[in-house]
Amino acid sequence: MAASSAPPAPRETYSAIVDPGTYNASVTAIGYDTASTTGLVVANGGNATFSACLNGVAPEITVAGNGTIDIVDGDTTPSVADGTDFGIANITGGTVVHTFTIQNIGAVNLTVGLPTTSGPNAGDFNVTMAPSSPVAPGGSTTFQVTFDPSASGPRTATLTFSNNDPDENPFDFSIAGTGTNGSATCPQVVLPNDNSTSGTRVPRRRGTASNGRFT
Ligand SMILES: [Ca+2]
Ligand SMILES: [Ca+2]
Repeated sequence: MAASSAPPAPRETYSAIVDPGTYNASVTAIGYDTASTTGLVVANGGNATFSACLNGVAPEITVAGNGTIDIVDGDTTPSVADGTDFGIANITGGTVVHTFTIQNIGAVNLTVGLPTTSGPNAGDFNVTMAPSSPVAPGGSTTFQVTFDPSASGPRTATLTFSNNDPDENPFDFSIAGTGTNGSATCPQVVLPNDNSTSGTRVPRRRGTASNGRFT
């Protein structure tokens, strides 16, 4: 990356109590390159200080569903816990909306593309709120997916979006839901009995039930 496009390199000063002597310092920080490490001094009393100039080199993406439950890039096992399983929705007017959070824990801006769906039932899962881009270091954005099943039974798709994380582009994970086409309760059959005031009366029978038979 050209130096002119990088954010100002943070400079931090560190200190440590050491035995007298000469030491080499090194600094490792996630998302940063150590551009320079300077000023190593073994001072009086063994108090060494040095400073490190860090250059941010990459964004680092994390994606969470159902609040803060992490979703791994490439996940193929939809679950209710992380919101990748949308549960049950009626094919007539039923919808389920889930919100996902994209966070940038890296050192430079994270750019994200519009999420899209593919796979067997892609049309049943629609991105109804897009994420913002770019996402600044330490920042986050959210997007929403609406499950609107067009048929009953299991419905599956893959959600994908491009980004500039060096090792998780495109970010993709499987999503699922279940379409249902009836009321939530079983149909009710009403049989007349000898206390009813309408319908065909049937005689009351007395007997005993044993081994699944009524005699
Ligand atoms: Ca990454
Ligand atoms: Ca991926």
